[in-house]
Amino acid sequence: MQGDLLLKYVRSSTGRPPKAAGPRQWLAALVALVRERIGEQWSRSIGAEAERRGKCVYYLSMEFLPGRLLIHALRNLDLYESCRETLAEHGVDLSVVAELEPDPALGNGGLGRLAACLLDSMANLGLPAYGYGIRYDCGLFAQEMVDGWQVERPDPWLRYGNPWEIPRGDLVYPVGFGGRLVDHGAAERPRYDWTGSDEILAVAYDLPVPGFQSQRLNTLRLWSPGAAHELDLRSFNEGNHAGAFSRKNAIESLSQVLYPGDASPAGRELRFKQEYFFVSASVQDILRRFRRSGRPLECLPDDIVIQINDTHPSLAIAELMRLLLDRHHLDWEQAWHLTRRSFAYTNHTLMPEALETWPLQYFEKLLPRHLQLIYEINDRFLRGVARRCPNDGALVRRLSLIDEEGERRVRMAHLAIAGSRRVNGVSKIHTSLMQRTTFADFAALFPGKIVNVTNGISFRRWLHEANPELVALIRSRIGDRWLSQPDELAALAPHADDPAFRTAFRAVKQRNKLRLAELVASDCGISIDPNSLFDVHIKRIHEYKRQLLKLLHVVALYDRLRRDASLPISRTVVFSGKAAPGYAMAKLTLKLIHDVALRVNADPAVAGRLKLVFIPDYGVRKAQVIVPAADLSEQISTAGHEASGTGNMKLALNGALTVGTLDGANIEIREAVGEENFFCFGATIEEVAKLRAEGYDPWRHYHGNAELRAVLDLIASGHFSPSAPDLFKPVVERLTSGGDPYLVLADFASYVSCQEHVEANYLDADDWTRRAVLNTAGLAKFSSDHAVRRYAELIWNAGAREERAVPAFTAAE
Ligand code: 26W
Repeated sequence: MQGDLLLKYVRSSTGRPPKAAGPRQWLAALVALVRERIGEQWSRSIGAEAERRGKCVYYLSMEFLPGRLLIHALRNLDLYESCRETLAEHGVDLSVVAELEPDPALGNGGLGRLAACLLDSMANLGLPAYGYGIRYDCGLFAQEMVDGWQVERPDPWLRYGNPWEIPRGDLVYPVGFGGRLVDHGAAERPRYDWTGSDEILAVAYDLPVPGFQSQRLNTLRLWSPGAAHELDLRSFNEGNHAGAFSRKNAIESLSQVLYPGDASPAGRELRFKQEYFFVSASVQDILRRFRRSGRPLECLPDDIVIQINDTHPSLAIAELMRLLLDRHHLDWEQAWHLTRRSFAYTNHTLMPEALETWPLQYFEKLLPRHLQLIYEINDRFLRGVARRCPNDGALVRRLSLIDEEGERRVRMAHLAIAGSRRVNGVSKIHTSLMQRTTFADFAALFPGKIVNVTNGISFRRWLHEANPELVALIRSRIGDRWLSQPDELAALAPHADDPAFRTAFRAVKQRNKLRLAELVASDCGISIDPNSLFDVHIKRIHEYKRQLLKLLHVVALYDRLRRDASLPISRTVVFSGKAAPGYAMAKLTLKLIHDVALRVNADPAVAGRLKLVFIPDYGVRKAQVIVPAADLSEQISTAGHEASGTGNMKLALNGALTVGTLDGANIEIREAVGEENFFCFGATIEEVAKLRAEGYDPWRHYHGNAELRAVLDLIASGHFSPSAPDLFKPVVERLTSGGDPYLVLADFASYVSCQEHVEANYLDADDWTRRAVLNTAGLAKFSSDHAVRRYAELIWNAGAREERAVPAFTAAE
């Protein structure tokens, strides 16, 4: 039946008979089939009736990493098998067709993938929600490795169009930059007009977000700078051809890339403009939909909540104020009351360099009205602070929305906190650090405002789609209610004691390892042994994530094996991840991984015992192959730096054991799976603080640990870079004389000895599998469904129409 329908779509959507259809035509037909199935649901979901059923969540994010949709949707709709068979009957492989779908890499890490998992869960739970972001023409760069150096290539993912998106020519909003302010009001009641700004248009493109077998289908709405007026015709007709196109180019540059290089002022300004561009369009759209409901503006926070994903969209707070004051003519108190009850802010990092601030200059030049509003918000806020804590000028300066030191800048996190009903961290420890350190003043001023919602992941994406064989096995024992009720995955735990189940579990892992071995063979031209321990470090390349610590361990193992070939070591270390284009140390780390791999993989002394591979161009697609195949998950950030981590959850869910520091969500994962099923090492947050306070001395570790010294000397000697012996000196210097803020050497001994336990434990394959099963079962509470329920309860008051009491914060607000 579905098969016939599919054949019909081949004809109608591609104009070819099935026997003449190539993979691209089959893709079009499959998409048409899914769209037909979800179309009605979608229109029902966005219909007015559905809107009235509960609070609507608007999730604003500069990044979304939704992954491919076809297989996900086919599985969600239970169409996978029938479509696979129909294609097979025509000699076509579904997996080949699925490869043609573009993978929207509209993000660079955990923050973007979290946004996608939360949207997935909101749809699954039937919660009305929209994701709002930017329709970047190019996603995050594609990573190519040339002789170990990262080369960034554009990723024009829309080259062949996006078969899922629906352009919404009917949803277009003007977004202005520049111009000046005119006061129209009477003296006691000023009313400002922001005039003369250069207006560009934001056009909506919708993507479906299907829930798992649920009736709800949500929307990811991405904004693209619009086409109207983009060519200055008059200028063109007057012969100024290049000039006429320059405006068009300037407009288009707004959505050209994610994270325009921020080394130059122009790049930074462009990012600032991107942020305003998408939040302005989003807030206008939110207000339009709300107005359509016919409810008075006073009900706004009862009907909507705008969740801002890190500070990047926090200009939305000033934008809502502007619209309420200037367009809807509310007075300040009303507008502020509604605004700060409509927003909530999630913080994803406490690293000072990642806490966004923008120069006042940008506001003066591009958003003068918003600057005025931010001054006013700040003024009222600080007056409230001064009333509560008189004579504490230092406190006022610390809390101010404006950083007065040096070039004056707006602290976006302070704006986000002042303008939100709740603020959340993404793991217990991260939230506690927010309360105790970076945002301690805010926490003291507004007790109860900073809350925790530990991150989660979509089991549909990270198990159901990524690991179908494991799902079939789990199903055979506990059914599949856990796909919609993730807590039920815990029922798997008793099966860890069943030898037959363990054997089957191990067999699935083995087949997944073979699949990864195929990927490594085709991507890297290296053959790896599926019987070795697959040791996986996959994430953005960043010093705090300590790829270097893993690499020092690899070199140590290499050195040990060269000395003693009889050691019972059999390990394949897999790295994957991208370095930010301007991050020299991260790029040099990649080169070092490559050069160490060349040496290790070619050395007959360690053949069959140790392999090192780097899989280029990490993204959702590659992760879906690597994650199910991992035995060991490396989560080795310097304690206090990884806000949560979500890769740690994906890997443990797929039955990898973790070697990790007590950082981010590792701490909660360890609690959930049992301490005995988690390899913990390294300095704790308190110890890190103490080490730093005492003055961290890397040389003490260098001189005190012969193995570490040998490893560093080997790298510094040019052993891995004979043609350029000094190439890696900067790495060694960073770890020693450079004072390394991430304390790699301090944790080396503890890490290496923990890895010895890992090795000894891995020798008992059956017991290892028992513990792997307990990891899978123990991950139940890290489902993003769970996280969404907590957001709904703790932050959004969603699910119910009436506003449950949110404690009124102090007068300072
Ligand atoms: C340019 C500003 C900026 C700074 C940092 C943009 C983006 C970032 C990060 C890449 C943000 C990010 O991805 N953070 C990660 O968020 C995850 C979801 O909460 C957490 O699990 C990770 O610990 C955190 O690093």
